Amino acid sequence: MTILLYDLVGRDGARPFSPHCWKATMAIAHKGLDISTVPTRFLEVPTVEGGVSKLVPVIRDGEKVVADSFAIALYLDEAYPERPTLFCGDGGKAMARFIERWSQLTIHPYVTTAAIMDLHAMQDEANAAYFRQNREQRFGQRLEEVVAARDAGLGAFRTSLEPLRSMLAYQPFIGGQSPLFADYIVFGALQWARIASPYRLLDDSDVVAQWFERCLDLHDGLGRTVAAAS
Ligand SMILES: N[C@@H](CCC(=O)N[C@@H](CS)C(=O)NCC(=O)O)C(=O)O
Repeated sequence: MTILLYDLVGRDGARPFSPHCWKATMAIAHKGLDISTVPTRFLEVPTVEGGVSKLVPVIRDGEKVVADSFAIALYLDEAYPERPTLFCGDGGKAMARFIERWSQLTIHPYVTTAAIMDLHAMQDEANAAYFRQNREQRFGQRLEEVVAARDAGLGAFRTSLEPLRSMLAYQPFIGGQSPLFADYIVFGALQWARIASPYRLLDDSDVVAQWFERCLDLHDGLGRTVAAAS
């Protein structure tokens, strides 16, 4: 079975960088399904599958089109129950939603701050202009002003990961002995940073960095198929 994934890229179509698309990529691989990607730039997102969503990821599985990374994971688990689960049941789905909100509200704002100029630099001219205009309107600041806060915020960001760091003393993955979609949620956020920016978010000695390396190894090193930014 091959799942078509509309995957966000910049100028280089071989460097998908979106955190939410990476969640979907890892979820599809976890289910043992094949992926065929459609490299999609910001300005192309509204045209995907006839305009089904303002955002990617979007997948097509035969006749079925699904938008939103969490909805995609739910769909895959329901459509392919005989394959490895992404959630381990209804309780797992509910708890994964907590992880999603935690990642979105704790990790994403700082990664945005740290990588915003690098994300801008990855785009071609037309998409860079869109990205600057859209994000500056969202933040009410120039991109250069947003990134200026990253050194001052790094310590607080690392501290904010303490719940994950502390949990890793008990188990190798958020999912327990092996990963679940909850792992891919947080992985997606750090993979976004890894691919977009050479800025070092974590020390190698950090157990969070070691968990991230374990996630990069999953599914035959799928996450490593795109090199880190340098
Ligand atoms: N809740 C959505 C969020 C998706 C999202 O924010 N996608 C971004 C890329 S990371 C996007 O498509 N942005 C289009 C734009 O900014 O124009 C999900 O989990 O899939």
